[in-house]
Amino acid sequence: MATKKKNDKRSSCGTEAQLDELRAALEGGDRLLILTHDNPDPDALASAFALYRLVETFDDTSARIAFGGFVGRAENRTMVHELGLPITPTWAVKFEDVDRIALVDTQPGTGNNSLPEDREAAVVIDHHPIRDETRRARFWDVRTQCGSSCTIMTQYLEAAGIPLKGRVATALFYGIQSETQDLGREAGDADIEASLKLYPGADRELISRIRYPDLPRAYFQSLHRALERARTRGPVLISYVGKLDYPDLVAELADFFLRFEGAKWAFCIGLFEDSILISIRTSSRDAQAGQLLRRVVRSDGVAGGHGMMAGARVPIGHLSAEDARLKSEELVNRFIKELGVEDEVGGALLSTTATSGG
Ligand SMILES: [Mn+2]
Repeated sequence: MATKKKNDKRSSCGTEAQLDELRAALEGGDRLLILTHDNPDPDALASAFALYRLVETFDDTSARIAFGGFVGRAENRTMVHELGLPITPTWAVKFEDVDRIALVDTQPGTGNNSLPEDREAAVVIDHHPIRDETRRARFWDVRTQCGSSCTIMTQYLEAAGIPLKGRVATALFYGIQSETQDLGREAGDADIEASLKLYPGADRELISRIRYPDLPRAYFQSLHRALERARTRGPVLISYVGKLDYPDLVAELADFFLRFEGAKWAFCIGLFEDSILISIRTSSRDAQAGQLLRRVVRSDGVAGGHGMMAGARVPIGHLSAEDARLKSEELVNRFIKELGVEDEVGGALLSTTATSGG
């Protein structure tokens, strides 16, 4: 019904046929597990919730949602709480009791999810670049032209005739806005179209509470530390945050630091448990941040992402604090080299004598 621009290659079609295939892959399974990526963000949480709602309409099918890692960011915790999302940490899941696994907002073999090595995903729904392992799933739908997994799930709900209102519409709407920075980052026509369909049925007061939650003192302490340690190198802003209170804090800070007027890139790095975590952001649309970060991390860890954002995890085992710091420095230096900004001027972000133009 919506009139699409002639050159629009971003909107997809055929979701109704795909819905039948998805149903065939899942129907009749009462021990289905929907798994998001570790440390799930709003896109992962909401798209998992939407699949859960969709599965409820299938005959004799029931599902649970599980995630590895933590829900740390205050906005995300508030989202889970306010929307009453039925999610379980993977440590509480007995995988031997699970018949089928559906991955959302992630894929097999990425290293950013808790799919056991001896298990295959029956279903994969995602918007990150397709991986070979994904093609082994009974059903997969990977659309890199979509800015969020929520956009894809919105189309499935619509195809299934599930009303876009209440908690599911609120979750999906917020998921798209959060993932695309209000449709400004990696968003296309399909994301806009989905947002317009979800908006009337979304609980806007609740979204406001999710967006502006109370923040713990630890958050301000981390922010203080990250700011103190932030340095510029030409168009790059780098911050070594040290110990992280929760894993996705690096992503949150990278978003924040990219807003520095001189920054085209933000690189945040910190420690959580036995890993170094990295998050990068860029304002240039054709940067291929995911591939760049993979070249930085090499075989030291796992990295992935899309054009303007990417993340990585480098396991450090039992390295001492000093060795972990040195390893972090090495990774920062590789990033600087990879971008070719070694010779650019730099300095502390908060130094009043910081070089202009940096
Ligand atoms: Mn996503």
